[in-house]
Amino acid sequence: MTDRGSGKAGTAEAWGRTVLVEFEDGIAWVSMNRPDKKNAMNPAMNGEMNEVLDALEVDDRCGVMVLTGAGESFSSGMDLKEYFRETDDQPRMVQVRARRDAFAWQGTKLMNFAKPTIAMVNGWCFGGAFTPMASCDLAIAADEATFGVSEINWGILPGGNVTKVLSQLMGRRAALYAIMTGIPFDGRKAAAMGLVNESVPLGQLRARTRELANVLLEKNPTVLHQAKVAFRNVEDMSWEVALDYLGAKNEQGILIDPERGRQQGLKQFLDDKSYRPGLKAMKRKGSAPSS
Ligand code: ACO
Ligand code: V55
Repeated sequence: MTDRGSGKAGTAEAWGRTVLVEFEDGIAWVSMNRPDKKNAMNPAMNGEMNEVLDALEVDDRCGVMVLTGAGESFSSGMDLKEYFRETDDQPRMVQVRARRDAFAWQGTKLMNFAKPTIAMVNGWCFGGAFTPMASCDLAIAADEATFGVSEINWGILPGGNVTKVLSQLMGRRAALYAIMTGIPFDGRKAAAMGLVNESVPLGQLRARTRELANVLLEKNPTVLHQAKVAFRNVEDMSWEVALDYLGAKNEQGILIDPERGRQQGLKQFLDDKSYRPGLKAMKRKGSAPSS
């Protein structure tokens, strides 16, 4: 593993062989980095991504994590050679380990990442790549990006929880159409279907993603974390339980928030009249001035 101490803005640091990390003004740009293989996710990348996410979660240079791909691809999905064919002949436990490493970062770790995450879909996004894309909180695609649930085209149903994430993110007609036909579609269509928040021309993708990340960087990170945990958990709760849980979660926030944001927010609006919360974020100590 190479040295990654400096974190100089704009310098992409190699993290092992298959991942790049670039720190820039509170944003950690994390790139899947096997461009000559269209960033297919092989066991090496899955292992390194697990390390990267663990490290960034406790790294102050990372306020928002952006997941993207080096070169012309986001990711062409699971590596059909190294992840599927070459593990077919391995002992069962080798395969179990490979599957677990893959879903750990693509699903569990990303979904529970303690900081905001944005998938920046810059190009090809196929099959297994839908899992990390969907596991990010937000997603922006290039108009020109190509998505496809291509499993059916080579003879498997979408596993690795691709089917599950599609059932949550898309309407049933659109999801079954994508799953059963494997027909690719572009970023504009992905946005229209709600698979990503928006799509923009490729030339504006990074700037627009930075803009969105900056909106998140203005917010209180403790509360952002609470908000995403709460969103995930209420999905499986009854109305009554959710109401009580969210109340308890809010009270927890009053206790654990080192910024005491709630009190500050109320004071800045009600007493100081220095901002209107309907229109922008409150001023935080040490935060970038909001426009
Ligand atoms: N797994 C392994 N290798 C891959 C993958 C992949 N998913 N995708 C691309 N590659 C490799 C190719 O084998 C090729 O390797 P080589 O240069 O050593 O021969 C290299 O990447 C470049 O790929 P090409 O096919 O030559 O690139 P092209 O621009 O013509 O096409 C495309 C790009 C459309 C992405 C094509 O590579 C493709 O269809 N890839 C597979 C997409 C897919 O269905 N992924 C699996 C989804 S299912 C799942 O993830 C569980
Ligand atoms: C996929 C399938 C998998 C897997 C990871 O379809 C991703 C995508 C069949 O197993 O382990």
